[in-house]
Amino acid sequence: MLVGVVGKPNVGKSTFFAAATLKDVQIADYPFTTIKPNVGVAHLSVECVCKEMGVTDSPRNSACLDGKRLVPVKVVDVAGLVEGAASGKGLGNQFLDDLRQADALIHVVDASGSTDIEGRKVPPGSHDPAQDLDMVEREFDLWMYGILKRDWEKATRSLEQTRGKAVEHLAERLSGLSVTLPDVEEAMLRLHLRTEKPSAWTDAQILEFVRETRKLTKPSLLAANKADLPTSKANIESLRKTGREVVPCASEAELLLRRASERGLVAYSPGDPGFTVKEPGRLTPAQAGALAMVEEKVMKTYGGTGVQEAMNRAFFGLLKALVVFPVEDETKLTDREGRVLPDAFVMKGGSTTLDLARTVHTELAEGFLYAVDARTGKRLGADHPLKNRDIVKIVSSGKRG
Ligand SMILES: Nc1nc2c(ncn2[C@@H]2O[C@H](COP(=O)(O)OP(=O)(O)OP(=O)(O)O)[C@@H](O)[C@H]2O)c(=O)[nH]1
Ligand SMILES: [Mg+2]
Repeated sequence: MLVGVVGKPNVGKSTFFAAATLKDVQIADYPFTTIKPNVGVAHLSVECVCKEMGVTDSPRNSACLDGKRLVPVKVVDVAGLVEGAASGKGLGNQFLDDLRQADALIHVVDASGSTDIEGRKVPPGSHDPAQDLDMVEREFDLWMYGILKRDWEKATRSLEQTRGKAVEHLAERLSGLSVTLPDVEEAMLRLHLRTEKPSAWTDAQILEFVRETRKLTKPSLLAANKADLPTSKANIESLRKTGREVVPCASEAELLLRRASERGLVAYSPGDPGFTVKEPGRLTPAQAGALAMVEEKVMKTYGGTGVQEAMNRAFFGLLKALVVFPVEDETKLTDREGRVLPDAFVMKGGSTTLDLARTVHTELAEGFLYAVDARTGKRLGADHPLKNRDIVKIVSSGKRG
C-alpha cells in the first residue's frame, strides 16, 4: 500500500515526508524544490500480538517496542501542483504520473496562509488555504479527465456500435491509476449515469465521473501544516468547516524531534503528545530555544505534531487498513527459521487470505490450498476476509507452501 503526499508548492510536503520517513530530502522556502518524486518508508504503530499470545517475538520486517509493532508502509512525496498543471503548466502532469499507484492521499496545505496559490512567499495570513485545496483537486480531476477525453468520441462510438460495456472501457482506461471495475460501477451508480450511451455524456458529466472516481480510489485527508505559526489557528477552524477531515500538522517540529531523538537528546516517539529533554546540559542555546518553541506552539496547543496521526488516519481511517501476522508454524507462531512472529504486513481493508498469500509470495498464492487461523486452529478458505491483528498460516502446494 502506498500513500501519496500532495499539495501546491512550498507547503511543506517534503518536510512532512522527511519527518515521516527520516529520509534526507531537499527542503527549501521556494516553489518547486522537489522535482523528482521521493519514495520512502514510514511506520505505523499498532499493538503487537506478542503479549496476548504470551511469546517473545523476533521481528524481521518491523521492530517491536514495548509491545508496539512499527509496521512499514510506503510514502511518496511529489512535486507541487499549480493551476494548469494538468495541461502542462509548472512541472506539467509528469508528476501526477508518480501518484498513479497511490491508494490514498495526504493533501498538505499551508494553514498559515503564508504562501500564495503558486507557493510564493506572502505575509502570513494573507492567503486563504481553502483556495489551494480546490485548485489541487481540480487539477487532479482535469488530469484524469484528459486521460479519458483523449479518444472519447472514437472510443464511445465504437463501444456503442459493438454493444461493448462502458464500465469495462472506463476501468481499462483508468487501470493505471489503480481504478478497478467495481470502482467505476460504483461511481456511475452514484451519479446515475447512463451506461448504454456514453457518447451522450456532457463534458461536465465526464468531469463529475472522474471526480467521483478519484474520491473513491484516492481518498484523502488534509494535513494543515505549519500549524506552529500564529495565523494557522483560524484557518484550521475554517478548513474544518468545509466538512473535510483535517489534521493540524507541524512537520518541521516533528522532524526536529525525531532527529533530536535519534541523537539521544530527547525522549520522543512519533505520535507522542509530548517529549522530555534527556540532558539539558548537552543542548546548545539554539537547540534549547527550538525545543521550547515546539513545546509551547505545538505540544501545548495541539497535543502533538500531527504527522504520525495523519499517517495513521490515512491507513487505518481512509483505507481501513489491517495488520496481519503471517506464520509458517501456527502453534509456535514461527517461520521456517524458527523466528517468532517475524513479519507484520499492512493490508487494505477487505483483504482476504489469498491477498495475504500474494503479499508474502506469488508462489504461495499460485498454489494456495487453505489457510489456518493460529488463534482458533480453524481452516480458512481463499476468500476469507482478514481481521486486524490476525495471525495466519498459509498452506500452499507452491514451493514456499
Ligand atoms: N513554520 C513551519 N514551516 C514549515 C513547516 N513545514 C515546512 N515548513 C517550511 O516550508 C518551506 C517549504 O518546505 P518544503 O518541505 O520544501 O515544501 P514542499 O511542499 O515540499 O515544496 P515544493 O517541493 O517546492 O513543492 C520550508 O522553508 C520549510 O522549512 C512547519 O511545520 N512549520
Ligand atoms: Mg518538496
